[in-house]
Amino acid sequence: MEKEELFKTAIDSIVSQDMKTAEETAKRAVDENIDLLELMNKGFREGITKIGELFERGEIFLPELIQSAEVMKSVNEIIISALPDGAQEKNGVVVVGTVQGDIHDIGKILVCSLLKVNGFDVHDIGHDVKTESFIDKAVEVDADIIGTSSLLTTTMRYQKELEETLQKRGLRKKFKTMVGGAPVTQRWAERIGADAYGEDATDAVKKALALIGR
Ligand code: B1M
Repeated sequence: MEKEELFKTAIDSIVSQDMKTAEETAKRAVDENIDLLELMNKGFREGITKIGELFERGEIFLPELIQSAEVMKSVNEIIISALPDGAQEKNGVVVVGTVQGDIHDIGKILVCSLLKVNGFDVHDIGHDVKTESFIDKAVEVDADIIGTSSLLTTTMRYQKELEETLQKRGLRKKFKTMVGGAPVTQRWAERIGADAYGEDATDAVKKALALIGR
């Protein structure tokens, strides 16, 4: 199967909540040594974005959104388990979570996995995480970077709250911060004073390496 055809099959499998085809497509890409992150970005992620748009327009409802998310989680696991082992060189400590009020975690899990593969010691503290918990964990593990994911426009403000709370606690210079998530932009990162913005998992690794001077 041509790569473009595989991407289209991946998109359609998420849109039609077809678990069997989605899993077969992911496994096939693993067997055929296809770039798995390209398949995620140009295939499965496109599909879930389409589903999000259909949901926004009221053309599908929450049960279908949840079902597509289940398919997405399953292919995420297949892709993550096929990623190579972590780099020998250790590249710093990162605390990552999805901000308070937000339970979206598929992209965050992918970001954490790719950071691990690239030699980072990653502490994934889950979703719906309070600002203070990010900071407490970062202090506890002596992190280099605190990474926050936000998928809702209503929860992006907690990324700003992190910057403000770090300032208040006199810890802003101790940690680098990185923000990400579908509604987040470089402009938002600059506006709130975050040190970096990660557009996708590959970009998050690139930015994290730059933050620790690699
Ligand atoms: Co929700 N949801 N959802 N949802 N959901 C969105 C975000 C939405 C845009 C859909 C839409 O209407 N178009 C919309 C938000 C609108 C807004 O904010 N203005 C929305 C809504 C409204 C909701 C609910 C409120 C629906 C309801 O209950 N009525 C509810 C909110 C619950 C809550 O959080 N409190 C809700 C619930 C859900 C599900 C549970 C059904 C499910 C999530 C399941 C889960 O994550 N475990 C879900 C899903 C699947 C989506 C969409 C369709 C897809 C998200 C996703 O998994 N993308 C989403 C639409 C969209 O994003 N376009 C939508 C795939 C993933 C690989 O990409 O997460 O973007 P992404 O991650 C990328 C990059 O963003 C980046 O790298 C990742 C990998 O490439 N990245 C980082 C992410 N974090 C990073 C951190 C970094 C760096 C990069 O550094 C630290």
